[in-house]
Amino acid sequence: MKAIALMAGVCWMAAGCGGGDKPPAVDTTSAAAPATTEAPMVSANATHDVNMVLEGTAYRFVPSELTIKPGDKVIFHNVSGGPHNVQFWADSIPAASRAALDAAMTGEKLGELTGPLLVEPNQTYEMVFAGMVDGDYRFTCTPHMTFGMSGKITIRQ
Ligand SMILES: [Cu+2]
Repeated sequence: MKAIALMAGVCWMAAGCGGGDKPPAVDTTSAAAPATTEAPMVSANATHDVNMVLEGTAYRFVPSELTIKPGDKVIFHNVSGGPHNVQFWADSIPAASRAALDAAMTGEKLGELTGPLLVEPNQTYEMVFAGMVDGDYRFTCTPHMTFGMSGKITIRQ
């Protein structure tokens, strides 16, 4: 430490050393506290598949419940027993997400929060759950609502 201060003093007085009129600052904290690298959370958004099926006499979303992360994509597949669609319950989703959820639903919608009918076999319907808050998002299938075809997507950071 004494040597560093002495050298700094010498340098300060020597002409042409650094070119400044102040002694060079000696950073005594750098050794004790190495710079931390704040690496951003880099995670590719996942894709989840939900099948819309008729099993025996039961209309189902399979799986009927899934947990996703913000920005994930869910692909609904019209597997059997169609036509099917996805209709979210306005009173069973976080109110703050209502507009974003509706915007995430594209195509020939049957109404707000209500996706188009998937008529063709193996037709799919994709939704990206971005810009929505954490919580439970409950949905049904309009044609099979009375048959108890329902599901729940949970968004969790
Ligand atoms: Cu259905």
